[in-house]
Amino acid sequence: MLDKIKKLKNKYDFGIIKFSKEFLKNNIIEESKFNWVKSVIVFIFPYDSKTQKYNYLPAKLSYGVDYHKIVKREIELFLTELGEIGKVEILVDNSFLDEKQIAIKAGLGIMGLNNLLISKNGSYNVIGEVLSDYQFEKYDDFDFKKCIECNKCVIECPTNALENGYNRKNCISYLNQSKTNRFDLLEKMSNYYGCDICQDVCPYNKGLSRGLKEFAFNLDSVVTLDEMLNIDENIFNSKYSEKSFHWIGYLKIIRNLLFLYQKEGLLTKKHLELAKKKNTNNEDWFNNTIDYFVRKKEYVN
Ligand code: B12
Repeated sequence: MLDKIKKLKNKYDFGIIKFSKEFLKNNIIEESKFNWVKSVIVFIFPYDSKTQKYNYLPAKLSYGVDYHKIVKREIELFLTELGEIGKVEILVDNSFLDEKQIAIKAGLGIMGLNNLLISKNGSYNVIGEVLSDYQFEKYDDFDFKKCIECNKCVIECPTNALENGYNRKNCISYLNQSKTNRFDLLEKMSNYYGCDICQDVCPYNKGLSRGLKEFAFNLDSVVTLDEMLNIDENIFNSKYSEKSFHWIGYLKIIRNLLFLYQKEGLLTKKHLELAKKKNTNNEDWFNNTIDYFVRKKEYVN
């Protein structure tokens, strides 16, 4: 087994750690979900960090095919090469474990002030893991280490979300995925899904733009307000089901694009009228957004 693991290290970025309850994201998780787990194999997969020149883009982790699907597939391939290790469960993102913490323990990187795992290839990585009841002969056990704390991410965050540690309530990535009325903060977004500012300014990411080919930029990621207002929710759901931004839903993408158009001075009264009609369940948060633009006369003609 040790030889096989050594060989696989040339192909995959991973580490193997002994399971501990310390890694649970919160304590309200059912025991049966983890009481069989002895080991965790933690992986990181890089995505492209090159900024594209288009206007209406999601965060870079959504430039290509949905990472949940690709990471799962890569881990399955790894397991085929590794051989039998008993009961396994693959998790990506919607995991009950704190994935940055387990990645650090597995020796895959350090913790950035931007609240992200920084690996030897920077922070543009996604994390995935395999839980297993197999007991390995040897485990990784790396100490928690922090970045150089140059403060660039703290200074450049337009909503001061990193000022006193990470504050998700101020983080644009959190806000543009939520039904929020913090319009003053939403006005500062530059992607219709997520945000990359605290990674773009990070010195650990300079000059790197390596990534799995499936994560490479694809023109499907350019989503305009005019397109969204011309299609309906069913078409949105079928067209974008392979994209990781899809889960936030049709209305939030429209809301975010309204802000991006407003920022460019391209938001019109017609956009607002059409957007209002898309709110078929008459949701308050969306009506409030439209009212905000109208009240502030944040539109042209
Ligand atoms: C919910 C979630 C979000 C939410 C809320 C984020 C939050 N942190 O509260 C939102 C939507 C805002 C979000 C945004 C983003 N996310 Co997110 N998110 C998650 C998710 C599902 C859970 C995070 C969580 O609640 N963790 C638990 C809390 C307690 O931890 P935390 O606040 O995040 O971080 C603390 C701990 O990690 C701790 N810690 C770390 N190591 C250690 C070690 C020791 C010893 C100790 C004691 C503590 C400790 O210190 C941190 C600061 O307090 C994880 C996947 C997962 N299952 O972990 C992905 C994840 C963290 N997200 C990820 C990504 C890529 C992003 C974005 C970059 C996406 C984007 N471009 O917009 C942004 C980055 C925002 C930022 N600067 O943090 C990646 C991070 C990859 C990486 N390189 O680090 C993850 C791991 C998903 C994945 N599978 O790849 N995310």
